[in-house]
Amino acid sequence: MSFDTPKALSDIAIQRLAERVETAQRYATPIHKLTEDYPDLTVAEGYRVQTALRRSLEGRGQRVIGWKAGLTSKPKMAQMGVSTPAIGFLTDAMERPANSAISVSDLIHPRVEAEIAFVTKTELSGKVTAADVMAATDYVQPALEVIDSRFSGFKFDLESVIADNSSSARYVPGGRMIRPDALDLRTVGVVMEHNGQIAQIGAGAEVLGHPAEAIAMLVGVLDDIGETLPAGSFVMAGAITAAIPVKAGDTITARFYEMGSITVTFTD
Ligand code: OOG
Ligand code: MG
Repeated sequence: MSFDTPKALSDIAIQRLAERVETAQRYATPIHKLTEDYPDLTVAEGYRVQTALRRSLEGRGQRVIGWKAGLTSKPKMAQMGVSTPAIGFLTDAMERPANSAISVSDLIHPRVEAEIAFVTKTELSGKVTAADVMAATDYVQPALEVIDSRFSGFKFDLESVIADNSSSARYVPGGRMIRPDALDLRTVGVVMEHNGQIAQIGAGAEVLGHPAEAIAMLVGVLDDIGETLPAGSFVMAGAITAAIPVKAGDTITARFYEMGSITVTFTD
């Protein structure tokens, strides 16, 4: 990834953009993509905005518990029209328990994704391989992610979505926790049911050939932005299939081959 910044935005401009994104997140009010006002916004500046947002949420008492990779599968890249993966951070405030009801009244246009999550037991830093990721993993487990792009009409580009913390909104760990080498993550199939109807199917290999590749990519981006992945992190590898739009009254169940299932319902 090239992080060239010929005429980088000032810290104040970055801070203002982070406030714009945070306000859109807090009040569930859509904004237009940041590149409309800042057409030269770079990927590096997108991550500076994301970092400013992270610091602000931490200042409000939220704790970063892990990270997520996004736009790591072909179905997701095709759905969003972006072909480069991105990362985002996850805080304790975004977590919801499996089998719970999730309110949509504080979200703009929520969509649900089925993902494989890794929980690490040793720190990962610098440029790493998928094998390094597997060696540093305590266990893997299914997760649902509820994404909520803050950009109206889902009109975004890579720089803007990075600034918006890669649309992170809610995540739901669930299913069975298993040792990373207990099964071949490439062939873990997932079936997503929307109100009892099969809506999406896929397998772990959709995610960059192997979900651990997505975590290796994520650690590399963390290195680019001056961060490492601490032991004990919860890290999602990215949606296996296209995301499913949901509204109040909907139920989503994701069934993972040999890893259990997760159900969530949506309410006003
Ligand atoms: C960006 C976030 C994508 C994933 O798993 O691919 C993502 C978006 O689609 O709004 O979380
Ligand atoms: Mg996701």
